[in-house]
This record gives sequence, C-alpha cells and structure tokens, in this order.
Amino acid sequence: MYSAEDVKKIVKIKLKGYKFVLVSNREPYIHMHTPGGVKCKTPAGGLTAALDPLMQACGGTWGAGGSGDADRENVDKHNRTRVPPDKPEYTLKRVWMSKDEVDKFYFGFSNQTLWSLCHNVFEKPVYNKSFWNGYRHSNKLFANAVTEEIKNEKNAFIWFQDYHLALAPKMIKKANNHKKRKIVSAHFWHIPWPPYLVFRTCPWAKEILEGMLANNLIGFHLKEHCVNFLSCVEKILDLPVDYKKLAVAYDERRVFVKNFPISIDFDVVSTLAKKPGVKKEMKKARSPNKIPYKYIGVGVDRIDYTKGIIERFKAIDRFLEKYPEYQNNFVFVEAGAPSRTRIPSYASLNDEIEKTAEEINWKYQTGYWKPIKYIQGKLSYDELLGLYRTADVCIVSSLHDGMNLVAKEFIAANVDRTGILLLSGFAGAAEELREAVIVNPFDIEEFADAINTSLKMSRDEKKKRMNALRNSVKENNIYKWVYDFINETGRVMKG
Ligand code: GDG
Repeated sequence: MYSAEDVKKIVKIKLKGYKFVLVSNREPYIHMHTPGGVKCKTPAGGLTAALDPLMQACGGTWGAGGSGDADRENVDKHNRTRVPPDKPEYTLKRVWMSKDEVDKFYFGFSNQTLWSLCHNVFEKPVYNKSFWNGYRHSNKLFANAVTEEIKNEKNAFIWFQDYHLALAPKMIKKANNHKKRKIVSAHFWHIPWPPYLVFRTCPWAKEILEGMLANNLIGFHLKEHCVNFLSCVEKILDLPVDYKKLAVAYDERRVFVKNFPISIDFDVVSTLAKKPGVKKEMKKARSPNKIPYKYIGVGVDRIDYTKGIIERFKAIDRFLEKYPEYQNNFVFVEAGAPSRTRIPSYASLNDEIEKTAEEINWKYQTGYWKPIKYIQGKLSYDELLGLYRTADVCIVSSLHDGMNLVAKEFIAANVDRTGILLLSGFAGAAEELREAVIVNPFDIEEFADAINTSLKMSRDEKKKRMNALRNSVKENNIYKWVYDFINETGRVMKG
C-alpha cells in the first residue's frame, strides 16, 4: 500500500533539484473573520481534499486564489502563508482577484462554459466573450504569481490542477522561455473531457488546447477522457496523434496524456471513522427525526446539477410507491453543501431540490415520519463520517462525474461493512468500484429497484462486497495516484 513516505521518495528521485509548485483556483485553507476571531477553514470539494495530504507530504508551494475575508491580513508581503496553520508543512501563495474578475473567470467561463461543456448533462455551455477575456486575464494572474515564485530557481516543476487553468501553462512557458531555467509542467483535469463533436462547439477550442499542450503531461481520470482529448487535438489542431502511446507531437516535443483515477487517504478516513465523536454522530444519524429508523439512506454532495440529486429523489419517490413496506421505515438524509450559488442555474437547482423533497414528503408523510431529510450546509467531518457509517445505503447518482470521491469516502468510512454503495455508472468511480450496485440514474424504474435490492441484500453479501471495495480503495489510495503521476512525469519529462 502506498504512503506519504513513498510519495516523498518518488518526488525526491524524479524531481530532484526542481522547485515543486502546485497551482489551483481553490485554496486549501481559507482565513475567515468569525465572532470568535479569525478562523482558518477548509473548503468542501474533492480537489483540495485530495491534494492537501500530498502537499503536506512533500512540501513546496501551492498557488491559489485567495477567497476568505481575512485572507489578506494573513499573508506576508509576498502573499504567502504557511499551512496547515497548526502544523505548517508547505507554503500557500495567494492570488488576488476582484469580484468582477472572479465573476468572469470562476462563475463565468470556468463554471458556465467549461463545466457544462465537459459534462454530458445537457446544460448548454454559455459562450460569452467577456467571460473568455476574464478567463484569459485571470490565467495570466496565476501565471504571473507562479513566475514570481520560481524567479530564483534553476529548475521548476509546476503541477496545474483543473479546468480553471487551461491557459496558464503556455503563458508560464512563454514568460520563462530562456535557457537559464528548465520548467517541467503537468496538468490534471479533474472533470471529464468531452468528445470532439461536443468540444468543437467552443469558439475558443483551439486556444484552450494550445494552452494545455504546453505541458509535458496531461492527466485525466479515465482512458476515455484521454482519447477524447487526443481526438480534439488531432481534429482541431491537425496534429499527429499516437493513440497507442497516448501522445501527440507538438512544438518539437511529445506531449503525453494518461489516465490516473484519483482517490482518497483511505487510512485516515478509516481511522477517523472510529473516533468517539463519530460514534456520537451515528446515534443522531440513525434518528434523523428523533426516532430511530430501520433503514437509513444517505447522499452527500456539493449542490450541482451534475450530481443527479433530483433524479435520486424521484427514484426514492418511485421506490416508496413500488415497495410500500419501506414507508415509515426508511429515511433518506441528503447533505447538500451549497456551491456556486451566484450562478442562476445553481440557485434555481437549490430551490428545485427543496421543492422536490417537500413534494415527496407531503405525498408520504404520516405522523412524525417524513421520507427525506434535506440538510443544507457543510457538515463537520464527524457528522459526515457519522452519516457514512450509519448509512444502510449511500447513493451517488451523478449524471456525469469525473470520479466522485464521496463514493470512495463512504467505503473507507464503512468500517462495520454493513453498508451498500449504490453508484451511477456515469461516475468515473464506477470503473473501479465494481462491487457497488451500479445504476443508470436517468432510469428511474431501474434506480428504484436498485434501492430495494441494496436494502434487501443479505448481511454476508454486503460484507463480501464491502470487503472487496475496501481492499480496492485501500490499495489504490491518494498516495498511489500521486506516486503514479509523478513517476509518469519523470518518465515523460524529456519529451
Ligand atoms: C471534482 C470532480 C472528482 C461534500 N459535502 C460536504 C463535504 N463534501 C466533500 C466530500 C468530498 C467532496 O466534498 C466532493 O467530492 P467529489 O469528488 O464528489 O466532487 P467535486 O467537488 O465535484 O470534484 C469529481 C474530484 O474533483 C476530484 O478529482 O472526483 O468528479 O467533479 O470530499 O466529502 N465535506 C464536508 N461536509 C459536507 O457537507 N466536510
């Protein structure tokens, strides 16, 4: 099993003499003013949860957009702060953006254009020139911040995260295009890459691809995303692609593309799930309306239209209709962390989720029992693990998802091996987690039946499946993901 030590070792071997810089839009630690003084919080979201353990293991600098109202007061004159605050292991370099810049870059092009373009969920991407200009401008801000961080370095390795930063790699390479400094860069794209016939609709498709091809290595969760990307490069930029080696010749180099399914820190989640604080939360989770119910279903999501929350509720409705013996016995707890609420489609989704839950509750409720409990807001980690451990079934019903870390966290937290994972076949995680009950979330009938199948499953069958899932996530943990990525970077850095 891979550990932080293995990551440290591979970074030392493959990137010896290189300054390690990681760049993402979202920062891993946010300073906020609270009535009790300034507090440092961690955001909800898969990316930062996955990469913080890596940075803690290998040090270096993480460049990211400052987002907390106390962030500016908590940096030095180079906009740096050491994190985690209670046990500093690496440097966080903050990049500042005004509200207008964030609106165009983050809420605009990143999340109304690229997010919908890359997810096959039939939400039309917004093609707006001012979003595009804002995206380019903010990518430049990140590129400048990185250039400042590496100005005294001979060699630097820069690892870009996600779809917010497609243009920064080319900008940095251009600004540092002299013999004195060697830059190796890699990009991990945390969401799917769409097929050519979809991607070609983007008016700036060419610039996005060229920005990314400045990297030495580009990673996706699934092989299918790699092939989609290469096919876009081949058809839009007219470049020769080697589908066997997953590489493309560009600018007198070879750029490699590879799949690296992301994961979690299995051991940490599994150990924390046994804490006394979590046991306390389990009691509360079993009795969501103050009464202990026989069956508890759980969903944990950033509120996003790709996560299939409405489809999940519709399936619960059909399940209760078709299998009435579960009425009064089954409660589904949905923990939804609000996200991107400044975007109209996200704000209206929240209303729709509330409305759908309310309608279903009205339809079935008797006495004190209501089938859906919708908790809005970010849960504490103890609450989250308490829910995971209590769940008889955890439902992940993404309509399309790069990976989905909730599925893996649920498995790691399921130390009693009593839960079942009901997983959408359209989440990247379904490729690895074969012992889950897999559904098409658009097929409400099949979905309703799958909830019944999950709850009816014998104790032995559940245990057998959960053991296999736990072994798989334990083996393929976050450290293996990083190890494989860095190892591959080392292999391809010569082009
Ligand atoms: C992108 C890709 C890919 C959620 N609610 C609470 C909470 N969370 C945490 C979960 C989990 C994370 O947020 C969500 O991770 P996902 O992987 O589901 O999703 P995205 O944010 O869409 O991430 C995704 C990921 O990048 C990594 O590559 O898997 O496909 O879309 O860690 O636990 N955490 C707490 N309270 C909550 O209420 N504490």
